Amino acid sequence: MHRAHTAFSLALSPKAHKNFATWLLKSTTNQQMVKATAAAAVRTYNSAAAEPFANGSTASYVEEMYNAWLRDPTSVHTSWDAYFRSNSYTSPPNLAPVQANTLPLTAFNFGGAVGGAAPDSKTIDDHLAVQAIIRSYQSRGHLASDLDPLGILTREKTVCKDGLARRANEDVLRQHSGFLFGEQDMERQFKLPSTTFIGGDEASLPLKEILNRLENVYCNKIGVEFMFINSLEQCNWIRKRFETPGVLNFSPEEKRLILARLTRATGFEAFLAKKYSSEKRFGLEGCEIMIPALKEIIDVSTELGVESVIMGMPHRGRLNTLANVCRKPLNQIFTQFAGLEAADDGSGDVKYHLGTYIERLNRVTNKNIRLAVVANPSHLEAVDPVVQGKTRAEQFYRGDQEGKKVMSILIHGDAAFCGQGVVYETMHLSDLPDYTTHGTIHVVANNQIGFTTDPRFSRSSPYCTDVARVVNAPIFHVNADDPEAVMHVCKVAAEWRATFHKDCVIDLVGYRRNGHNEIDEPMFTQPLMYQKIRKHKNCLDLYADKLIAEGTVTGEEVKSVAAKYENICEEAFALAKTETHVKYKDWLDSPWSGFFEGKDPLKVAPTGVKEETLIHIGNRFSSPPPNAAEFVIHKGLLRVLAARKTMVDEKIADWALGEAMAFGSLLKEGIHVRLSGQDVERGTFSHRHHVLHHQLVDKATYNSLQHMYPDQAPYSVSNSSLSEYAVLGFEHGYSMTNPNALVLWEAQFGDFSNTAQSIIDQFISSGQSKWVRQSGLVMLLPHGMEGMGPEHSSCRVERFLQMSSDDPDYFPPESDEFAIRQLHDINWIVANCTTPANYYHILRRQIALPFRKPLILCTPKSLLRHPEAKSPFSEMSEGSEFQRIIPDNGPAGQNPSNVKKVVFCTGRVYYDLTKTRTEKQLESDIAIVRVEQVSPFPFDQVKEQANLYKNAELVWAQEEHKNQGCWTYVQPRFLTALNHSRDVSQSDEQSSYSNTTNTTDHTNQVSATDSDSNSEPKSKPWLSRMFTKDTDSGSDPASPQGASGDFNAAKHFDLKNVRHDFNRPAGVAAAPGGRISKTGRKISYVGRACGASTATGSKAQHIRELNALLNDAIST
Ligand SMILES: Cc1ncc(C[n+]2csc(CCOP(=O)(O)OP(=O)(O)O)c2C)c(N)n1
Ligand SMILES: [Mg+2]
Repeated sequence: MHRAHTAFSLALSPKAHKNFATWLLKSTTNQQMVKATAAAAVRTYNSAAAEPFANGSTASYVEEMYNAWLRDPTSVHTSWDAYFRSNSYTSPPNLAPVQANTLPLTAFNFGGAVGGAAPDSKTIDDHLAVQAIIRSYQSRGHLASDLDPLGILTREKTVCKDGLARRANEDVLRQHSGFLFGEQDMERQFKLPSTTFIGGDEASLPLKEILNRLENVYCNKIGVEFMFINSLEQCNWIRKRFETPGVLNFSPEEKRLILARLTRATGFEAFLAKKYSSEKRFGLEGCEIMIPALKEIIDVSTELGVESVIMGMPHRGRLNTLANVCRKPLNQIFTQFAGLEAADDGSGDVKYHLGTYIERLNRVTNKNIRLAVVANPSHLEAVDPVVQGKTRAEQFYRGDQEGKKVMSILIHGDAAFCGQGVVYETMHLSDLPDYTTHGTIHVVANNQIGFTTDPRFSRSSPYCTDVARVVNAPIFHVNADDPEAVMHVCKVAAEWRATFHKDCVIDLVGYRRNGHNEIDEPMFTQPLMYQKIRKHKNCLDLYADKLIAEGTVTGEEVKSVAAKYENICEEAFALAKTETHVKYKDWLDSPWSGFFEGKDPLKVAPTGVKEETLIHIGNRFSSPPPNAAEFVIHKGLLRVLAARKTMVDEKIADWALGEAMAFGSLLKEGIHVRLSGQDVERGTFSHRHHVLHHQLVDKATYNSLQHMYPDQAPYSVSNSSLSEYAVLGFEHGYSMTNPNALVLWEAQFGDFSNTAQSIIDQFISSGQSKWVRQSGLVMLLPHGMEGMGPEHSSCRVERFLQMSSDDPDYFPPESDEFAIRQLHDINWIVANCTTPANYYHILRRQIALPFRKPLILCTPKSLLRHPEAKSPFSEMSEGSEFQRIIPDNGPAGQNPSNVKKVVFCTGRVYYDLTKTRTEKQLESDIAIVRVEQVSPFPFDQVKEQANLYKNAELVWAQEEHKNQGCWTYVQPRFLTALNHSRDVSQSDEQSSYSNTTNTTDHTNQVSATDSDSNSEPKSKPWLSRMFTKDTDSGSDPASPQGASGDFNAAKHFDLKNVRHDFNRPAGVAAAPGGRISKTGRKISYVGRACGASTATGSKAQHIRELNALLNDAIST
């Protein structure tokens, strides 16, 4: 059963709209249309729900049977007779005949039966057999259809009893093949059942004609798979689109258009092959029809109201799609082959991965259209959920509640479509209220091979498209060498989406003329297939021959269209040669127009808000619905609300309240907030409770964050499907669309995020550096060793930190803008907050920043209810801000010179450490400093803290194992912070590093200067020093900026000149050894030894180890 959401209007006030939708171009911000996500509430999710009776087509069959039985009980099999006699059958109300041929059987003169008399039993048996045969074709005709252009898999026609050769064999007809009558029956007239449209206006047809028409519809170049769909209405809709006589008739103009498009698709690949013969381009040869196919889908969809199409696709045919579907200027595409330097940011990801965004006039429909191809990594299918999230977001911001204006098209390779699990996960989002994009058209460029692997070794299902059956998506297989069949299928697919707003699949069965790429030799592995391919004419030639033969075009016309396109390519090629740089902004899939303009790139807006705002949000958040008298709330939740109210009265916040303050205040400012993930509405740890459920009325819910202010931005919180890969990808895509939104994904437990690793690696950590694309996505990852065993303890923060791009050996120049410059330069932020206030600030800072960075946030579990993990409102109100480091503010911090030891830590272990310190009465001797923002590393504040406690020993305490948690990330950075800069090579040579391999001790030490007293000054980069005898020294030892002397900090931080992905400028070596200020400070590790698992074996062991850790840390 689908869960309904409270009907809530998210109509935006003009102010709210302006605030969060400014990225949209004016032309597209239709104010009336801007209503939001709750659209899903008005959708019919599954029309099968309205159909209690079996499968629709089966139902019609039974109905026919029932009618026959009513007329003559002996006309049906005895088992049916018994069934109908038992009164078990009631004719379903929705089985009204759907076409004109409704004459009763008795109206026909079938040989023996005269003048309306009841037909004899043979007549009825024969009719039932014909019906069964019709149904067989509809259900299984695709198995015998002629899909393979190479003919390798095509079954030969078999000669039937009547002497005619047909494709439909026993696979299709099964036991009904026995009913295939002899020649004498071929001219007999049969009444057509209501479940077929092959008759057109005819109510009956001769058997021969019935079989011919069925063969033509179901066993020719199109194979339609749809009879598994649970909706009779949808089955009939498809039958009508394919069975109605004449559907495949194209006008001469239409044929010419197909030919022209095919000429361009073919010409483009040929041109690239000619000009860049040794370059990989993953050409489309063998499936060029995909280009006219995509164009047809877009044309029809545009006619039906779509204004924006978002596409996701892999390598194959990508350049062709950009050129001929998106109409990206050809010279921009050609410059990608030239290996030019970038004129702007971006790391030069290969040309078949870059995205694009184009607005143009669709010449066929004369309507404006926006086309985006989302940049994608090499990881096949990983882009699917990202496209869906981006599409959903665009629908949301346009108020396109039913997906009438924005749609997605996903293009797949055959091997990837069936092999990659994310396809299934993405498909399963397709009908979920808060994730649906109201129908995606999937196009499979099925070249019947994946790299070097044949389908029989790459899948266990008959078709590469079988995954789509799980969501009742119809699948249209089509022979890619039949352009008209392909165009018909595309038209039907676009109409299907516009009618039912559900997914469908087009399986373009072609071949791959070359190797996997153009440099590969396919004969190594598929010799027979390629012998066939070598002899096979390409689709353009075949189609041109056909059109010439039928007189639609002349040979000259064909040649002139091809020559014209080649000229266009040549001109663009010449233009591309004049280019000196590539511009990555030309390859942005999600431009944020207006977001960056006029902004000070180093100014963070304040994150504190007025206390009265906090009180207002707190009061709303702790109140039952306005209609509380009728809305029965669970008693436990009444207690939760009461406790919240007490906190608000006392002006303190726990974790859930701190989060609500962040969300509520952003919503007030017009920032849309979307929180998604497994069980996020309540919260895995039952702390959040954003959605209150009426205890007596189904589907009645109340969400106070949606009712904070009359003109607030929309808030959406959505329990997701049990997927990380697809859902995280989806939210990433969602976050790409509009910078003025806080999009958060929460893992059930942090460790589950690793099933979404490719989204993290390929998109979130690296999206900006590869594709100049920013995202402010927040990943909330419950993290903490709490004795729950090896799972559920760690979000593997070490992995996120390992991917952080700040340089461990580089201490950036100190200034008031230190923090913001670091944020600007890094790829993402990793933090572990210990107070609700800091959590609140870091969430708000995501929006306050003048740019966007993903935020990886370790979030607590037991701290959600920890009595000390609370913050006063004063820490969230005006003047307060996010604290990268929280210094010790007890006796130790107040009297630092007496402090013997400073324990640096992050996250929940802080509370264990302070408790132990109190128990041991060491509050004056030991300072505990929390590093709340771990990455980018707060070098400046760490240095400041270390200087504060001049005489103290410094340790890093963590509860995670030594090879996990933050140690490996913070260790070298501490050394850099303590010594201002650190030389990589020098440290690498230190023997003290070997201390860290002692895994049995809880305490190990590393020092930057322990063993360097004999080391010679090193002023050359480490690699050259390995091979030369270094005598070069003499630089200024106080300078942190490297030996070359050419590093200009001001230039480095001139944001226009710096590439965003470098924390230290390229080409600048780490500070040389001779320049380290020898403070002699060191940082020691306190914590568990290295471990293979993320947690300990048993609760008892966990407690033992934790106590050892606390004792080691809290001792002087
Ligand atoms: C997740 C992933 N695994 C492996 C690869 C390596 N790879 C690149 S293309 C390819 C074959 C893809 O076959 P198919 O999906 O049929 O597309 P085609 O190249 O035939 O168009 C493979 C295995 C990849 N890119 N992504
Ligand atoms: Mg393939």
